[in-house]
Amino acid sequence: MALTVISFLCFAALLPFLGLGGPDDCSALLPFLRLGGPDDCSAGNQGPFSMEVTVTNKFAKTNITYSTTAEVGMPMFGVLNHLHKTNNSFNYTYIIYDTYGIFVNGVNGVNGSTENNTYWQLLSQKGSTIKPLSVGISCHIPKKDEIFIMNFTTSSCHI
Ligand code: B12
Ligand SMILES: *[C@@H]1O[C@H](CO)[C@@H](O)[C@H](O)[C@H]1NC(C)=O
Ligand SMILES: *[C@@H]1O[C@H](CO)[C@@H](O)[C@H](O)[C@H]1NC(C)=O
Ligand SMILES: *[C@@H]1O[C@H](CO)[C@@H](O)[C@H](O)[C@H]1NC(C)=O
Ligand SMILES: *[C@@H]1O[C@H](CO)[C@@H](O)[C@H](O)[C@H]1NC(C)=O
Ligand SMILES: *[C@@H]1O[C@H](CO)[C@@H](O)[C@H](O)[C@H]1NC(C)=O
Ligand SMILES: *[C@@H]1O[C@H](CO)[C@@H](O)[C@H](O)[C@H]1NC(C)=O
Repeated sequence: MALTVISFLCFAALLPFLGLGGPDDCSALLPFLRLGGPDDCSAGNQGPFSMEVTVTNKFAKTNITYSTTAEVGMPMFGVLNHLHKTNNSFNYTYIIYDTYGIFVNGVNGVNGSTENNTYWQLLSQKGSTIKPLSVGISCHIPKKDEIFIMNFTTSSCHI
């Protein structure tokens, strides 16, 4: 049931692209079109692996790393819910957009706000490389040895 909802959200997140033409839009879709591959939302349960979730807030001078487990193919949404269930010192709130899926609104009691121009930026670290996610938590599927970073920051314009 929960999985159906997540798959739907990932699909819904793609809808805005489907009506648009041009090579740029097609390349934006490519990572999602390899259905059955490791990046899409329909990959099944293939076993657990451990990973880390780091919550950083430079303004509050907090930097907490949580250890958790993820299932192969499970979106970050599921991983964060599992983390909260197993360690309630981690909590978060979210808003569902019918366009791009699930948006992280607040983490550990700190909300982003348009008023203050702040939000929780999501990043993925592999080795020493840190990259911002190009999709939200309903579509990002973490891999083994990945560190998922939630960084409270001031909004910057992004396309
Ligand atoms: C402005 C903007 C933001 C602002 C939104 C708040 C604000 N101050 O307005 C901020 C900076 C917070 C933001 C954050 C992120 N964003 Co943004 N954002 C946009 C942008 C440029 C415009 C959205 C907009 O205003 N639309 C007009 C209004 C009227 O429509 P709306 O539906 O109400 O818009 C809301 C949603 O789009 C929502 N929103 C914005 N970004 C995201 C991302 C996700 C995953 C979700 C679920 C919702 C969401 O906030 C908007 C304002 O309330 C779009 C690109 C575009 N041109 O659409 C990217 C875009 C939607 N964002 C994107 C991404 C990836 C993110 C981040 C995941 C980046 C990151 N690595 O952290 C984060 C979200 C992290 C989280 N906490 O969950 C992608 C989504 C791609 C996808 N397929 O999922 C887009 C399409 C940019 C891109 N081309 O890569 N974003
Ligand atoms: C947070 O702590 C981790 C591990 O202790 C460290 O690698 C990282 O650089 C720190 N991040 C920030 C923003 O201080
Ligand atoms: C929850 O996470 C914190 C930070 O990593 C850790 O210190 C604590 O032991 C964890 N609690 C449980 C119940 O796992
Ligand atoms: C979430 O965590 C923050 C910080 O630990 C705490 O102040 C807040 O009460 C928690 N919220 C919920 C709903 O548990
Ligand atoms: C953060 O946002 C949630 C809803 O997403 C709300 O319930 C909560 O009261 C807000 N917390 C603060 C400190 O503004
Ligand atoms: C904006 O920032 C101030 C100061 O940190 C905080 O007290 C306030 O709650 C924030 N506003 C929102 C809407 O979160
Ligand atoms: C996190 O946000 C702070 C404040 O904007 C910024 O200085 C820092 O570089 C960010 N960290 C990462 C890993 O992007």
